[in-house]
Amino acid sequence: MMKALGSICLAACLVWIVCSPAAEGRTFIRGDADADGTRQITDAVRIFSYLFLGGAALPCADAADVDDSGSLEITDGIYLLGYLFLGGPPPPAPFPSCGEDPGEDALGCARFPPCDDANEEACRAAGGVVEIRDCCAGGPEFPSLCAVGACGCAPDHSRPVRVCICPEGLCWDGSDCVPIPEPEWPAEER
Ligand SMILES: [Ca+2]
Ligand SMILES: [Ca+2]
Repeated sequence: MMKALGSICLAACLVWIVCSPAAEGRTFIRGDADADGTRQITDAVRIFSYLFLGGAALPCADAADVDDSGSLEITDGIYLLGYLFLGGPPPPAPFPSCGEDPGEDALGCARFPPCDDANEEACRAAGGVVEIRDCCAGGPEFPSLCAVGACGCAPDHSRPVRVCICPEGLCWDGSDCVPIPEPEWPAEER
């Protein structure tokens, strides 16, 4: 009897552990299978690689379910290629901005950094506004704008990311609006 109860408790715990992250309702952008903030041919390649070549697990299965059918299939990669290159219909919501999955399905979304709203909330709380700017391709969303360079790459090496534009006299340091640092000049000789 006790053993059976133990098994039930263990099963309940496992269900709780497995199910609780999904209950968060993580936001994502459909079609961005590799969760890098852009929709490109690499996203379709990532889907095909995952489905047929034993490629790395998808960071956000919901985002890879391009046709919103509730399952991952070859049609998801084909749908994305059709949209990108053949003038096909755009992916269903959430697209092209971050949002929650409007339908219920068994897929989940473990992580989707481009829609991580912690920075967006911090920016607004500090009095800033969120804008899209072309910044260096290898950099993160909400890069530090206090240092020169994060958004100073050539167009070929840039991608649109969300940035925080702080109130006058302040700059976004990667997590908050702070006073713009004074340029460091060599001390004046007397
Ligand atoms: Ca992508
Ligand atoms: Ca699908």
